[in-house]
Amino acid sequence: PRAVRRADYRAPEWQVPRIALDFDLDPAATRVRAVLEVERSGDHNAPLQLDGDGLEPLSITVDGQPAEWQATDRGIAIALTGERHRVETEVLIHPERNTQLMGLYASGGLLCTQCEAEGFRRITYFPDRPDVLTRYSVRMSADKARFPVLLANGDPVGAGDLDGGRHFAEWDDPFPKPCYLFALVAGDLVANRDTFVTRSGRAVELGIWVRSPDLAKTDHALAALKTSMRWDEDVYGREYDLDVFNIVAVDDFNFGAMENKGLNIFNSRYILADPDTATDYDYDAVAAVVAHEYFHNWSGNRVTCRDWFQLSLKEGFTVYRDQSFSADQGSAAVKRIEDVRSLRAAQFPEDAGPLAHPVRPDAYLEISNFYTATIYNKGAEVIRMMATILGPEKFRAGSDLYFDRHDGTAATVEDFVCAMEDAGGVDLSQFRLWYSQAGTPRVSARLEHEVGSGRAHLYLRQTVPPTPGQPAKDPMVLPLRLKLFGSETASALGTEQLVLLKDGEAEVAFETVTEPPVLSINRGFSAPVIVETDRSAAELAFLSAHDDDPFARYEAMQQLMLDTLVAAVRHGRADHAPVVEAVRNTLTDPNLDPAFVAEAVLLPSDSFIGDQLAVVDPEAIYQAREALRGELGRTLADHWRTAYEGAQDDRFEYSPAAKGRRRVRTVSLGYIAASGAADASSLAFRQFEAADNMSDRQGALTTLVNSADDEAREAALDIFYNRYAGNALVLDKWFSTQALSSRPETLARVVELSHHRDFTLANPNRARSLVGAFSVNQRAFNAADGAGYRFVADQLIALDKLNPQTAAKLVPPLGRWRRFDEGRAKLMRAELERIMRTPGLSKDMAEQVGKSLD
Ligand code: HT7
Ligand code: ZN
Repeated sequence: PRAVRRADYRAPEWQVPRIALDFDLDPAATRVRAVLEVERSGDHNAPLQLDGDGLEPLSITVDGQPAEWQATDRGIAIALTGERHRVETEVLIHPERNTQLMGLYASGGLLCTQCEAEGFRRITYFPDRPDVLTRYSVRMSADKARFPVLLANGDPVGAGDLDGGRHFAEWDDPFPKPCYLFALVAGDLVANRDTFVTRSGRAVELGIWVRSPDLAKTDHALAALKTSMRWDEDVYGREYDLDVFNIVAVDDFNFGAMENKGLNIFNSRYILADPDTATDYDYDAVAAVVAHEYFHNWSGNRVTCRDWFQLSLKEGFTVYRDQSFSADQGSAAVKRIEDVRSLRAAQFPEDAGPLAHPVRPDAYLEISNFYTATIYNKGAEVIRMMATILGPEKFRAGSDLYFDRHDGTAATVEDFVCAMEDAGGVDLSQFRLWYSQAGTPRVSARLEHEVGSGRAHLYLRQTVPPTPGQPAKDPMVLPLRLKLFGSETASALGTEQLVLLKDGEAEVAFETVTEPPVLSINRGFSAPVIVETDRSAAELAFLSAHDDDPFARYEAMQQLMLDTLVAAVRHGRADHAPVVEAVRNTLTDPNLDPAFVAEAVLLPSDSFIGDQLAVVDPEAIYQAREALRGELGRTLADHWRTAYEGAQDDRFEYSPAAKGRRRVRTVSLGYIAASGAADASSLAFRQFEAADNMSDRQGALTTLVNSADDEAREAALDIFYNRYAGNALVLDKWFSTQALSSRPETLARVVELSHHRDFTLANPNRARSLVGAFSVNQRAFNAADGAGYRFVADQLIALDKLNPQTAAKLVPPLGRWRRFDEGRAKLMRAELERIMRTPGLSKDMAEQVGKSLD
């Protein structure tokens, strides 16, 4: 396959101002008629190129006459002589056979579509590129008993009965859109409905459509939708623009959700929530994804992307918007901690590995491989840095300008940056490197204090590591929020500064530093970089107790823990005392929010510890972490008990405070278990049985699944399984909890689970719950004999035959071979090579595996 290059972009030669689509829906064979009004764009003789993938053409006409068309490597080409023509096509497609879940497919008795990025070509012939904006009218007919509900984009304009038990519905979308935003759904669905009145007084009919047994689980999503709609009006001045807004939940979905105009389609995991089946984490994720997809109505739909290289234009900006929304709904500090933790877990390793790419990539083989943490999460950090540099008022002026200038068009990253420059009166020339240079910058910071003069000097140095295809890098603009604290008085020495580090090296001077200073740097994680300082354990412990920025406080604690664990891995032992004392201080500070405490006392993950080491030794990391966990558990035993008991609520309540208490309870239970307390598993079992919510139940189950008490573990797993048999989303938790277990027999258990009657690779959630979860279990996946690698490779080979997109997303853990010892590296490479040799390997997998081997 040939790479698509950003530099090769050419504007479309033909536009399609209008399309009328007519679907004769049937799961086995659906007939799709399309009438395209096409319009020549510019002076050229190029034929009309229509993409098509797997379509069975029945007829193709131009202006009512049979067309002369040629098959091309990506669809058909039709030579046209005039400026405007009417092109009509009729094709047959087979939704039931569609296991890739791209285009029109069947899921649990429904018919639904997924068109981003290039799925529309699997429905009909069309120029499947985001810079072709078209007005859609859609007619669907289907069996009325099986598919009583027929939904599409825009507003409903007609419906009625037909002969033979069939019926039809017509929808019209007044907003021109790229075809990746096309959607339809047909099925036996019910809706949780409400009305939202926009600030200009437009009444919008809202509907969350699910199968009837799930209706009771949709209130949280509906509430989140209304809150998001108001928030986007208040914070960004963006109002909704159609008379209806529908969301449909489906069980088989490659991703989280999809922002189709007026008809969002969701993975049911991000819609359905009730206390018995969803954890607090799930509740938060539902609200965040509902908000994310809703916010796309402006950042993505009203202003879309010119080409897929601009993907972060909509995704980075929209993630930034949903992060800000979630921060406004609860604890902003905890939200920032969670976002940074996931950036470090997913994006930093991506940026340091064979799949590293810039936020605006230069080339791809398969665009669906580029829906990455770099495009989404690093992209959001880039927007956040612009917001930091401009300040809130100018940033808002920049976003207003961007929406005003580009409404109804397909824009570029460059357009966004220009709007920020023009509204903010700033020069972002050098800042643009964030879009073109891959790799996580490293900043080293050294603070020197001259006792006599009362001056202090901060010496900063940045380096940007080489990444595939980019051996040398220029210095970037790094906005670093920093502040000094006096180690004697524990008070701030001056106010916070925003330093823009633009050169390779810089010096920042501080006056009137009257006592030994301690450096608080990259507060709020103002730049997505790795900061290296020479701060001592005592200084980090000091900051963890006294910094007035909660994120910096958390960060100091993490760094202290990380330094201790890295020392333990390197030398076989380390001084645990500073960590124990810092955790004691945090745990007993009555002024801290419990939700913050729960995050701050958690040790860095095995993988994050591994990321700090030149060669990852999974077993040594696991042992070092367990030793520190055990010590914390034993030394602070009484505090964990007090915290555990003090955080008990009588009844479930969904509020930030109650969520914080539940989190403290589960984290404390984990430490009680780590201490080796004799009653740990009975305590966990009691929590497991008495829980009136999934957070408490799953928290207890995780503790039991990691415990050596075979009887309690197996009993809890059986009870959980039987209680939730038939509930796919909860069974996913049953699979993933076992796949993430730290027990030595996890690999054998996972292999056994892959033959379980409830396991199937055909459902992406289920595949991810076992194979995806197992491959991030650093210890089990990296078993020294390579059995973990072999298992994952076998699964990926099988999954690729059904769903290449989902399979390709699971390749990265195998591509981390350079980070391991020679033995493991060889075994991982052997599995990658075996996958590469598989006959009929998809383009998706070939790209991911090929790059991972390079
Ligand atoms: N914009 C949506 C992306 C998406 C997607 C991409 C590839 C394959 C399937 C997909 N489903 C949804 C999701 C979002 O970021 O909002
Ligand atoms: Zn998105």
